[in-house]
Amino acid sequence: MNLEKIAAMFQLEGKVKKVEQMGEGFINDTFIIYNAEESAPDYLLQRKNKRIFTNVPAMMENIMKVTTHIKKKVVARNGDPMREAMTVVPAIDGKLFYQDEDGEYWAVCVFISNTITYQAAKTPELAYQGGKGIGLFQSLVSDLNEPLTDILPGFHNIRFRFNQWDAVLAKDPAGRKAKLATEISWIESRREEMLNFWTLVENGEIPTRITHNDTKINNILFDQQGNVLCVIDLDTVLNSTCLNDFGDAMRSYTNTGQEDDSNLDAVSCDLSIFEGFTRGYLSQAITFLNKKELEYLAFSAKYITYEQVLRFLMDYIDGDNYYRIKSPEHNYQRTLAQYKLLTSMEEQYDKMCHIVSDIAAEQAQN
Ligand code: GN1
Ligand code: MG
Repeated sequence: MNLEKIAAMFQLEGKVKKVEQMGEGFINDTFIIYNAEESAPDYLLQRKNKRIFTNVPAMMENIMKVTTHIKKKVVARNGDPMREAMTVVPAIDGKLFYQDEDGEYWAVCVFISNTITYQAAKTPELAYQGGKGIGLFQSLVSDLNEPLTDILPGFHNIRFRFNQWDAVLAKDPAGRKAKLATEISWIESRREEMLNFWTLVENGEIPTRITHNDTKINNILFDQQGNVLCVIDLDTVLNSTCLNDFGDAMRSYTNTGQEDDSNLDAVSCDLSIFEGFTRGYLSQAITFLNKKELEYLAFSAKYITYEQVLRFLMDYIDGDNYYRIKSPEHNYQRTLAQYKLLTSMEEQYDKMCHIVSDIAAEQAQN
């Protein structure tokens, strides 16, 4: 694959100096296009994973709608739309993607320079900023009335996940089920609790809004002063519940260990981080969340962590077809580490609920 040739298919300013691989995502492949011209931006080039994103054109349309809307609002408040929002760069033919001869989908956006990203939220202050970033993103898109295409049907829908789960277990493609009775019981024993929550989303008591769906801290760009610039990686923008964004953030932020930590003693939920994020998030989101959403905010941390245990374990049982793995037992190790985090949240759940209700009461007064 000739990356320079692919870069040349997009409406880039300046002149391509070189294209280099960046990071190692679980899902997409990402490259930086360095510009030879000082005045022109660098770009991010991504090969979208078409096995997971089966409708890349619709995904790019969604991203375009969301970023266009955010830019308008940034301009209205005298912000910088090139730094406080993502900018999609169309292909030469005007499409929002380029499809190569192998059928692979490529997309480009402007690389926002001079920013800081964090791989982990080590302090409550940083967690606060991250929470503010996600709350701000949700509030910026809260009045976007154009419909988005549901490009990942059932993404954080536990009823959908159970259907996948039941099918994979029935098939047991990798022959791993027999030795996993304990781990499977972790999932089964909480099935009803999780479905009860999802019923509230299905019956509309918990509303569906535009959400990000991948709220790890490394998806937020900060400026050099530590202020949130914008949220990146918009592949999964969808209509879902805001609680999923909150919960997914708490799954990654509060973990004192790694997502796939082999040392389970290192993994736990840090409540000071939970509190910092909640405070930042509610500083923005208190204006639009309803009572039910507030009531279930803490629960959403358990919900998404549980879902992640299920997804990692399901992929392991399935023979590792979804997540990129670094060793044969990687998905199993991820399962154990996420389960440890889930139990830590369960142990501290009452405190989490109090933190949310105290902060909500405080901010409702302001
Ligand atoms: C995937 O690759 P990344 O980090 O953007 C996944 C998330 C998972 C996460 C687990 C589309 O996200 O849902 O929570 O891995 N994204 C998709 O690390 O499945
Ligand atoms: Mg992502």
